[in-house]
Order: sequence, then C-alpha cells, then structure tokens
Amino acid sequence: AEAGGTDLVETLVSAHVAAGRGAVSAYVDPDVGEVGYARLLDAARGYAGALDALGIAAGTRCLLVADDSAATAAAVLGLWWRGCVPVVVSPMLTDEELAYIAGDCAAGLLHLDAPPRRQQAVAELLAALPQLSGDDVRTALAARETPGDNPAYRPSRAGAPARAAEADEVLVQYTSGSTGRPKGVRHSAGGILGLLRSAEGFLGLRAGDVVLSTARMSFGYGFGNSVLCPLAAGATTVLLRGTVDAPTVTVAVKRHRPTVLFLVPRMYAALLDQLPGAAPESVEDVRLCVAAGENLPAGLGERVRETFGAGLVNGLGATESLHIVVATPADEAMPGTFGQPVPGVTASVRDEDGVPVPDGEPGRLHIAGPTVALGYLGLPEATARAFADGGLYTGDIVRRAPDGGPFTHLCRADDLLNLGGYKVPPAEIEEVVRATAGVRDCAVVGTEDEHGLQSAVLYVQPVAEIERQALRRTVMGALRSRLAAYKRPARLEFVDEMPTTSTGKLAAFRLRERAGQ
Ligand code: 3SK
Repeated sequence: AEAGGTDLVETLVSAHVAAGRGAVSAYVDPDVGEVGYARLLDAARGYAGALDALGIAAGTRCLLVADDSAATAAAVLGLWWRGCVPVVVSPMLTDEELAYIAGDCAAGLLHLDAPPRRQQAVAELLAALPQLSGDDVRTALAARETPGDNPAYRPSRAGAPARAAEADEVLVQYTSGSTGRPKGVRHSAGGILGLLRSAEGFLGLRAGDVVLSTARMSFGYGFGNSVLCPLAAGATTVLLRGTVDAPTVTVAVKRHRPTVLFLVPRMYAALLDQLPGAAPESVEDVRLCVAAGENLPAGLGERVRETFGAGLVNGLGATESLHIVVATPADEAMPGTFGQPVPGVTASVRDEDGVPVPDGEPGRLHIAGPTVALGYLGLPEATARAFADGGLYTGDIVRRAPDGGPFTHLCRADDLLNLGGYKVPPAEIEEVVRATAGVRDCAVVGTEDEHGLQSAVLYVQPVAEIERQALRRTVMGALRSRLAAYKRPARLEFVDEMPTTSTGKLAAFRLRERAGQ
C-alpha cells in the first residue's frame, strides 16, 4: 500500500456518507431490511476493528464462505478497511473444494454466512482458522445502539482505512479450470477502479437505481453487480437469499420494483415463461436489463427487450477480467452479438500464435485494459498462458463482424461447459460418476435447450446386469453429495456402449448429436 493510494471503502461508501447520503439504502437485505450507507460504513468499521482484535494483519487473505447479504458486503468492506484481501466463495461448494481453496489462498480467517447446517459443517471443517460470523455482523447492522460484546464489531480498534496502490492485490475470486482444481484470480485495486470508470460508461448506474442481481457475490459477475458497481453509484441493491429461481425473482421484482436487472440469460428465459404476454406493472420500473455469464441467443434477447420495454446490455466477461469487457449498448438492438469493447478496454481476435486475424475470421478473444487481473494465485504457467501478449485470452472463440463490427461468441476454447454462467469442466462431473459402483464408463456433453442455452447431459454405461433405476438413484446421490448444485447435469441417460472413433477414442460428437435430438 502507499500513502497516496486508493481507499476502497471511501470510494464505495464513505464518499456517499460525506455527501449527506448516509440514510440512502445501500442494501435491502432479507434479514435486516434496509441498510443505509452510514450503517454499512459503521458495520465495516466495526469489522475492521474486530480483525485488529483477532490479530489479522494487513495483506491477509480471508475466506468468506458466504451467501449474499448486507453482512457479507460489510465484511468485505471491513477487510478492505484493514488492508486484507477478501476471497468470497459459495457455501454450495463441497467440503473438498472449500478445504482446497482455504489452503490454496493460505486463508488467515474464515468468515461464515451460510445456511445453518452448512455453517456448522464448514466451521468444523476449517476449525483451525480464526472465525467470524455473518450473524454477528447482522447484529451490528441491525442494532440501534452499539452492541457491547459482539466479536465482529470493535469500532474503537479500526484505525484509519488502508490505502491500496494500483497494483496491490485486493481481491481473489475463484474460477473453474478445464482440468484440475479451481484457480484463484488475483485482482488489483487498479482493476476495481478501472471497472468503476468503465461501468459509468456502459452501465450508467446512478443514485436512485434499485439493482437486483441473480448472480451471487461469490461469482465475478455477481460481485460487480451487487457490490462494486451499485455501491460506487450510490444505488440500492436488493439481495436475495437461498434458492434463486424464477418464482423467487418474480416475487422480488413485484415487491422491490428494481430499475436494473443483472441476470444470466437462462434466468431471463425462466422469468419470461412466468410473464406471458405484455409486461405486467411490476416490471414497468425496469430501465435496464443486463445479461451476461453465458451466450444470449438472439431470439431470447429480442423477447427481453419487448417484454421489459427497457435497454438491454448483453455482456461478455470473465473472472480474469473482473466483470464485463465486451457489451452491446443499452439503446441499440444487436441480436446475437456481444457488441463492442466497453470503455477502457481493447479487444482483438487472434490466432494460436497471438497474431490478430482479419475481421470475419474466428479466433481467440484477447482483451487488454485496466480490469485484467494480476494473474492466477501460485500458477505461473497457467498465468503465462492466459495473461499474455499485453492482456488476457478469455478462453472464448469469437468472430468480429467486418469493418470492426460487433463480436459474436462461437464457443469456448477449452471444453468447459457453461451452465447458467458457471463454467464447469465435464471431467469434474465424470470423475464423481466413474467412482460410483455399477458404472462402467460415463461422459458428459453439452447440449442446447429450447432457448438455445447450454445444459449438460450425462451418459452412463452401466456394468452388465445392474438394475438401472437403482443405479440412477446411486449416481444422482453421488452427484448431490459431491458436486455443487449448479454443476449437476440436467439429464442422465443410459447407453449400452460408449460410441468410439476408429481410433478407439470417445466419439463425443455422437453423444452431442444424440443429446440434441
Ligand atoms: O461472463 C462471465 O462469465 C463473467 C465472469 C465474471 C465476471 C463477469 C462476467 C460477465
């Protein structure tokens, strides 16, 4: 950190309080209700003091196994106040994944804000770490008077907020690798400031906006949607807890009347199925729909524009670039494309050697700009491969229309599935299934649903003479216990034999054909 660096808490929260907007709601939280900017700031200060009391030094990476809540945001801000590095991950991750991540990032603190049973299990799993809980932060957020004995609230010990230099690591987000373990992506303070500048241009959030994101804070898209962009703009974010599906989102939209929606395309599809015909009154206030995380098929995009009667930003991003880097302008229909690089970002299409290809040719999307991360944690080779040629290869194969026109997504360069915005390696699912008794072989392929969105189909070849219904239950049970819900295939089908090529390799294209029939 340096004396003249950035105070992220000031940028996101204190500036609004200093400008007399402390009573404006930063969050509408399912448990504590409306949380004003001043109250959020106070809870962050209290949390920073609690870190001091626990002896957590500046620079420590802290693992937040946390659902979305105002308490999670306050903890993140408290960590920045202290100069620590938040690592927010989903409580849906398995014990194995959490234990790996805690070790990989050398976490020095565990912040827990998970459903009760998960909370208990993770607390035991990572018992070696000092722990703070979301419940205590909620107490601090809800209390009208200073709570006397709250381990997460020690405002008198907070000291001055830390200032981060541009290149300082201030945030780590985990992303799936196509093989092996999740990778920690190291984001800098300069990256966060770069996103805030660029988002002013392509999102244009403002005070008075009510933002609703179905992507969680533990996902890059969700962290930008529910923490960075709305706080910087002085907007209000409505948080959802627990299962986020079309019925819960419909209820939240009716109740909170958001002006900006950040959804993944499949959530728009599910929502539109619930809103047949003309847009009901409850979506009248929506002025901007943002879609990202997976490809938005042209037809679905058009239905979104018509139904909501709002602007549509269709964005492409990556955890490695913090948020969206290529996007359509809100006021211009560009069906089936991702538009142009957002302000501050340059994008090109390159071949395997990093040489730009002519417009109209497919190639690897390469982006450069301030939001490109510092690299992967502890993975110099993977870092050198992805963070190359002065920017980042996002892992997407795209094409640019002639004369510098809009970008269109073609496929992934790796074999990652994109399941509602979550990138999932088929091998991770296959490993779980192959370890199940009664399974001879298996393969997972992607297919398109009726909206043109990707879903996963699991093909299982059973050992001879096994009762298939019983095996189905066993396999489903293994998937439930060993994989986060979003990684589970939408369909399981049995095959007598796996199709192979003339060289004896799996003919995945045959399974893809079959899945699409
Ligand atoms: O599109 C994505 O996958 C993404 C990932 C991280 C942050 C933002 C986005 C849109």
